[in-house]
Amino acid sequence: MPRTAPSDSWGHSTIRTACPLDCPDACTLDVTVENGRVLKIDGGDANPATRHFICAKVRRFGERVYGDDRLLFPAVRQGSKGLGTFARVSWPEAMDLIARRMTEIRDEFGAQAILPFSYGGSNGLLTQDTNDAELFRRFGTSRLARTVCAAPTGAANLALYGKMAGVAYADYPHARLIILWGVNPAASGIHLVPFVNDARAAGAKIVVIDPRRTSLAKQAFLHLQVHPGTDLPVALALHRVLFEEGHADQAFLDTHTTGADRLRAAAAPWTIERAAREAGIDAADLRQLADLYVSTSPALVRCGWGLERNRNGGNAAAAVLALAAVAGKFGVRGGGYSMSNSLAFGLRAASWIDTPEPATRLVNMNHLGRALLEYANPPIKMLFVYNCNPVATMPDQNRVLEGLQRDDLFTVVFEQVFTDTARYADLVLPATTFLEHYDIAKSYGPISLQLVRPVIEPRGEARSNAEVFSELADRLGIGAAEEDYETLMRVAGRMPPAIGSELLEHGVASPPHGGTPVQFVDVFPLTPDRKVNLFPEAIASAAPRGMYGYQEDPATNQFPLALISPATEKTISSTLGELRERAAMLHIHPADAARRGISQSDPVRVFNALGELQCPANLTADIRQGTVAFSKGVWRRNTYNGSTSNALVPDSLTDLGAGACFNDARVEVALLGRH
Ligand SMILES: Nc1nc2c(c(=O)[nH]1)N[C@H]1C(S)=C(S)[C@@H](COP(=O)(O)OP(=O)(O)OC[C@H]3O[C@@H](n4cnc5c(=O)[nH]c(N)nc54)[C@H](O)[C@@H]3O)O[C@H]1N2
Ligand SMILES: Nc1nc2c(c(=O)[nH]1)N[C@H]1C(S)=C(S)[C@@H](COP(=O)(O)OP(=O)(O)OC[C@H]3O[C@@H](n4cnc5c(=O)[nH]c(N)nc54)[C@H](O)[C@@H]3O)O[C@H]1N2
Ligand code: SF4
Ligand SMILES: [Mo]
Repeated sequence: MPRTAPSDSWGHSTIRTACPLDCPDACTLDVTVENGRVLKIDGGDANPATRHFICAKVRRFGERVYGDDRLLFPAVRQGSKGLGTFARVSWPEAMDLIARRMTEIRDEFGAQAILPFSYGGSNGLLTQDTNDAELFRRFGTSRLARTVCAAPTGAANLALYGKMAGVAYADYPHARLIILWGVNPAASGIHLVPFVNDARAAGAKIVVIDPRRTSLAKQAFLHLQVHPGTDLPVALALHRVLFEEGHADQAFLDTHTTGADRLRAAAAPWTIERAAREAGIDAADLRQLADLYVSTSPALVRCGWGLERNRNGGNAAAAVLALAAVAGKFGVRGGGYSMSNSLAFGLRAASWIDTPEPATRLVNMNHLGRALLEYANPPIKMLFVYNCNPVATMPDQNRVLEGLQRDDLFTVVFEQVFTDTARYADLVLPATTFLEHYDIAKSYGPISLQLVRPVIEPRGEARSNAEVFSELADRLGIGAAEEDYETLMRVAGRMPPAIGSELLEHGVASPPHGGTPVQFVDVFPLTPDRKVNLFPEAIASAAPRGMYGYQEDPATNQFPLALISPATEKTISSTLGELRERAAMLHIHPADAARRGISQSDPVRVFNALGELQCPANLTADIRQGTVAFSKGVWRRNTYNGSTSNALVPDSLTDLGAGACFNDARVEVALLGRH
């Protein structure tokens, strides 16, 4: 298989690949290359959900590959941490330095003083949990709990259904009712939108549950503009209607579930009126949703990630996912739920990682600042960041920055571009992008698995994760160096033969059930007893109020506003943030702004006890009063003072799954310059 394709007489060639970025869609891409340079990126159709169109972000990905912020050589820090000045070194020098520091730190403090730090949302099956895992496991470093995203929804989905595959995009037009719950596909998974529109055109009612009046909310039949963090009472009120008003599907509950009685008891206190009061919505609207859900089939709940990012997030997701079981909405095309389809192919990295996971210290990634500043026995002496930009994306930004400035910490940042985190590195290593290496893209919205191929040679001295981690293992005497192509062959060889060989031969594997499974017809819960566990209390052991227990809003008189940070169409998390030209804005309701003497585009300070963010204000009635929004993934240079919303986010953890509480930031806003 050639690394790049032959070209025509104009020097052009079009190469098929796929997008591995952290977006549910995993588009098929057709990349036109001219004399070895990316000219154009378009959508293909091997993943049918792509329908030949892609987002504006990835159309611009060439600007990232060739942009000024691209890292081209390994380099070591010159001057103080964070200053951003570096001197070029060779790859052998860089690798020697890392191997030496790893060995020294292990000898003095133990290998657990080393913390590998990656999330890998924008990585396929080759660029994470392959050679990196072998290296760090064999060396015995601390382990990382990858909880920044999808930990609460994942814990709920796993406990209730064993992550059973959900309703496919293509089946949305079969639904008569679609509830978009804490999800904004117009920004975060655009290929779902045409299917929602098709459903609406065919007469389906669309309901949106979101503190913001998103574009889909504006076109919806009903919009419940809930206060952030109150989805749990709303969902429990729907359960109460189902159970107490005789709409629960008793036959389904008896055959396919356990724990229904305990869920019923948990829902009992949540009348429509009480839940509506807690969520700050009209009781009549919630009643209307209950009536619609009871009376409509096929009915579909698309559960997103917006509802998980708060202290009640895991229980909220569990209560939302449980609705289809209690109401008996499964068994028909277009009925049931959609959550993450990441396990639909049944592929797990455990099949190709040979080294068992050691029982070393497990560090929750949401506690990065705390870990760097407080953890002892041993303290963290080396941080190896890859596939992640924690300065921009983790909670409690000021403490993360303080930790990264420790003189006795050795930080390696292996990156494509000079991110906010790379600026704090002792050593930066240049990484290839998905246009320069092999990977395997697995979607989590549609059900697809595609080969990601290099379409151009790596820029500068950029190298792939597979190569760098295997070479490091080689230097440390605990593994053998490998090209990313060899890693591809090894991983594909460990997949079920039909999947692996099809992937290598055709660049795409056939999805199970044609990619459109019907729940409880084609797919069933993957829980140990094959039943829906409606009251999985074991996962709530750390929840202060147990399974389905609600925690009050953290607002205070001093910090009364809820700050949320939803996905924006401009970036994927912080990826591509380097292309953002203007200051990001705080979105605030005109009434909240007026009360504070704030007008359109005024500079404001957004603050709480943890930090302060300075930026221009955007007045919009599309956000509910009492809530303000600032996009996730903004880089420090796109605010006035170098703090982003994460400077205001506490590092508290969600009720289930120990996830991040990004939307539990409570703040005050004032005109900049006025105290
Ligand atoms: N363009 C783009 N696409 C992306 C991403 C990106 O950064 N940019 N990120 C990717 C990743 S990593 C993920 S996890 C997904 C996330 O995609 P989504 O599931 O869409 O998640 P969010 O954007 O966090 O939030 C979705 C919506 O929930 C609302 N919301 C906030 N708090 C609450 C709440 O308490 N209750 C309810 N009901 N709604 C609430 C927000 O206003 C927002 O409109 O998107 C992926 N796709
Ligand atoms: N305030 C707030 N913050 C949030 C959220 C929120 O809702 N609000 N959402 C959170 C969510 S949902 C998520 S998923 C996280 C994501 O947070 P992160 O995991 O930090 O994701 P990115 O910001 O996309 O950064 C990924 C980095 O990996 C690099 N990278 C990509 N591929 C490779 C590779 O092959 N090799 C190497 N070495 N590097 C590579 C990219 O260049 C990029 O800089 O952010 C979270 N942060
Ligand atoms: S980011 Fe999403 S919409 Fe954009 S090309 Fe990638 S998979 Fe498609
Ligand atoms: Mo995410």
